Amino acid sequence: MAKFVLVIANKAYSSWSMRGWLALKATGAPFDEVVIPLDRPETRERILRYSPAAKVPVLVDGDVSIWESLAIGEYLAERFPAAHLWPEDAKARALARAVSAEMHAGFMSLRRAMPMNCRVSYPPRPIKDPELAADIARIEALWADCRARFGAGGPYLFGRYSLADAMFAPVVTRFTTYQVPVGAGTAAYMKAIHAHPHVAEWLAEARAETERIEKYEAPPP
Ligand SMILES: N[C@@H](CCC(=O)N[C@@H](CS)C(=O)NCC(=O)O)C(=O)O
Repeated sequence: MAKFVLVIANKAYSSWSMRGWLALKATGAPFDEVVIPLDRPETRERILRYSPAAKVPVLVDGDVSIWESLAIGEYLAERFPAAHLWPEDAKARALARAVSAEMHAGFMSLRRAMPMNCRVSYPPRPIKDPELAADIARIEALWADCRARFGAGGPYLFGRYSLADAMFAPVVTRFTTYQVPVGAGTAAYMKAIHAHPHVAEWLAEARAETERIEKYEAPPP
């Protein structure tokens, strides 16, 4: 089997890269990383060498390239059934896929107002935008729902760590970066995500990056 290659962007800023990377790490398979920094004149052209969609992450498995974080997760779940990337119970698995797809397609206000910079922490500010408040409330509610229904076996959304946690890990780091006020259940889940060794490894590598991109370094006004 050819070694996987995962094409990603800056660990501090690229939330989708983090999702793909966490999914691949969860398989235990060895892989090489290609890091293409965002926002450089050559960024698009470099990503296009791996994916026609010109976005990262891209998983390269021999002669096939897979882009879109969810498709990468699904591919890896099929390739590594023993890694149990999705919950084993069919109903839990369906809910895990539903919330992952909801993340993949939604929460635009959160993504706009709170861009990822997992190296920093800003002073808390009142959340005045009702759409942003609604995104945050929905995320807290869906995390609580998954935990209440399927979380008994561990500290993650479906008890055991799964792709659903990989999809939401960059939301956890955003909540930390922007010091979003959250309930006790959310805080406990966030603590578990930060303590996960793969998340901790990503965050340590993000902190070690030297590149600073101005537009990601200041919180939006
Ligand atoms: N829906 C895509 C989103 C990928 C995406 O937007 N990636 C950003 C980085 S976080 C990107 O590649 N941007 C390229 C650029 O800005 O040139 C996925 O799930 O993988």
